[in-house]
Amino acid sequence: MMTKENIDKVLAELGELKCKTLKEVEEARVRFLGKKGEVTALFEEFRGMDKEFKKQFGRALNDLKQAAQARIESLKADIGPEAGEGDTASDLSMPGDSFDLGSRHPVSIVRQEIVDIFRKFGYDVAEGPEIEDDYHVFEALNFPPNHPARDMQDTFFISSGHPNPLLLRTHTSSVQVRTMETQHVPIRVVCPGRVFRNEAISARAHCIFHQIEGLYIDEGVTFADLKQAILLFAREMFGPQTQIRMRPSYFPFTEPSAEVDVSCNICHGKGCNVCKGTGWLEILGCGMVDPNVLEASGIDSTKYSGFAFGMGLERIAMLKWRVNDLRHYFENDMRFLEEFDTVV
Ligand code: 2NL
Repeated sequence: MMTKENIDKVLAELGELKCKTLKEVEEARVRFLGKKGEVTALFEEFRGMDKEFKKQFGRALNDLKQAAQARIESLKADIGPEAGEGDTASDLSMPGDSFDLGSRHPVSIVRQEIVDIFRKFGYDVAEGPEIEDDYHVFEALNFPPNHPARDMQDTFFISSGHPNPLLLRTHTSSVQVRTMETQHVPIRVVCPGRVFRNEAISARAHCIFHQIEGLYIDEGVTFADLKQAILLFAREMFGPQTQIRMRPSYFPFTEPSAEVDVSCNICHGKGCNVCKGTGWLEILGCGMVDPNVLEASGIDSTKYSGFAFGMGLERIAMLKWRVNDLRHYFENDMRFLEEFDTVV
């Protein structure tokens, strides 16, 4: 029954409580504050009382509830975590909770390695827009008007029907064009980035992939400079024993142009299934910048010359880790991603 005496009695009982274990504290909590606890019962009774009585007991009852909660908390604190039976949090010899570390994507690892090598050679790094215009991707790079790359079959166009349509860049050369437009010679720059081609997805092709291109323009730059730059790069990237060879090739933006192979560092030239028995692996394309390309960006081709090169990052990563299917790079399968460098 709700009397002042009864409330005081419960308060006194709370004061006398003694608990040795957390289990006992919990039992005490249930006894006073549980659904059928003594304090709870007084509240139930209070709900059915007249206004007059409510005024009389309201505050005392609230004080009692607060006192009970405080008492239970303080009993818990007195016992501390040590006394809790089977309480694993209190076992200081237990190992901590483990958590998974992230890892870098193989394409990111390769990009960083290549960028670091060229930074060491004195190159800057430049980035540019993925949504480009026809001028910076084709026109300024000496693509003839009917070149097949300008076809819808190969390029994702965003707008059409006017002379300089928007499109997704098909190579990062557009970033180098923008560099030539805005910076003064000498220019030494590498441009890593994502590129887009309208291709059916297979083990060897994807509609989105990554490239890094390089450009070096100064007075008196020759093909010998190009060869030396590529040789030094290949030895930094694939080891000091690496040999290179150049095969003649064709790109609209360079003349002469070459494709570069490095000696296979798996079989050391003997022939294996990675190099398909040839002893050589193709890694990049390069050449002397076509004078038309220099002139289009306002660089005097009678005074300056330069070389440029480009390579596919997925391809380099495939050679490095012997990945046999390009699609692995884009599917985000954790079993694949966890094979690479852990970020610490
Ligand atoms: C390849 C070949 C190449 C270039 C890219 C370039 C850029 C400018 C001027 C001249 Cl602005 N050339 N880039 C040159 C030769 C080859 O890429 O196989 N890429 C994956």
